[in-house]
Amino acid sequence: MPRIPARSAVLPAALALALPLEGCALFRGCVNPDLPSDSDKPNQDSPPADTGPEDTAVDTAPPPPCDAPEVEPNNTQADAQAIELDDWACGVLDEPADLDTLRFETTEGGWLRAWARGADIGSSADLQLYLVDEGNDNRALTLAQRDSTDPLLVVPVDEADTWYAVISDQYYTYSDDHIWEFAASMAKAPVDWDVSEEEPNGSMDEGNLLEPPVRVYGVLSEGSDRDWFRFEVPDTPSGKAAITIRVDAWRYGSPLDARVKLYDPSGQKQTGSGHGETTTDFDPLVEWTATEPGEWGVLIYSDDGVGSPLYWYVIDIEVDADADTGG
Ligand SMILES: [Ca+2]
Ligand SMILES: [Ca+2]
Ligand SMILES: [Ca+2]
Ligand SMILES: [Ca+2]
Repeated sequence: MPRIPARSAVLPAALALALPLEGCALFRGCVNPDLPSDSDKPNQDSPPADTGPEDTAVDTAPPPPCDAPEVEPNNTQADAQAIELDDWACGVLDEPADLDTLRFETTEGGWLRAWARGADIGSSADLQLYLVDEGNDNRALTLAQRDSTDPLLVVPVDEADTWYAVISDQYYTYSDDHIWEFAASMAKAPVDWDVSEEEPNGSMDEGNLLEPPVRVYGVLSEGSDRDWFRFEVPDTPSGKAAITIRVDAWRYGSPLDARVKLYDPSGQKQTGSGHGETTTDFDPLVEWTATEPGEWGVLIYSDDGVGSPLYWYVIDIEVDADADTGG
């Protein structure tokens, strides 16, 4: 069970300037997720291992702590320390409001994996990770994974770009034991899907028409983005059909905290959810027995009002017309 600090998050002025997002919304309502202890680890393959120093017979010096030990000052993008993809950087949050900023380049589109380790290596810090590109269009903040207080991001990148990773303590505590390690690397897509959303899809009428079972990839490209999908529920002998809607995002490295709502053919909301099987799972699961055939609607949006092109999701929609829906 990861350590769950009880203190509330406080945003220091320096990071508030660095993060052009809004207060507590940025921090999932300033609620620290009570992480579940289940052992489902879908995306825990490690970044490339530290290859260590050259193996020479005469080199008896201790190995460096990492490929790129931090060099202060590094609290701002202007003072960011350049690192290479796949290198491990390391440092310590040992001053009030210490922000450790790293800079690296991506050379092509694909999926970028950015991982900050703290709890994992015995650190006293509860790390958070903010990732932003040079143009300030692509940005993401994450505090934790489903099974670790260490933040991990796996996000889609369009093209060659310059990125900044800002490592800090979620509660802005500091000590000589607030150590961290960080690596960024290109990665495989963490999920697969059948189709991608097509914008505009900002209303039920504009919703992308789908044929379940289907797995759709989408992005909440800004905090106000609303993505609607429509699908047909058939007329069944029992008059009932089981609808299942499942989101895969946060557990695979998306910064998104999604909410899903389900609408009947007349546009009335029937149900919705902001979480999965436990309230600490940010990936929504919705199960509903439809008693009305016709074109139903699904809305997905950012629960904390934060979005960017990095806030991706995959949503599964299934309709089981033969389900035993319990009378
Ligand atoms: Ca530092
Ligand atoms: Ca610093
Ligand atoms: Ca969208
Ligand atoms: Ca949209």
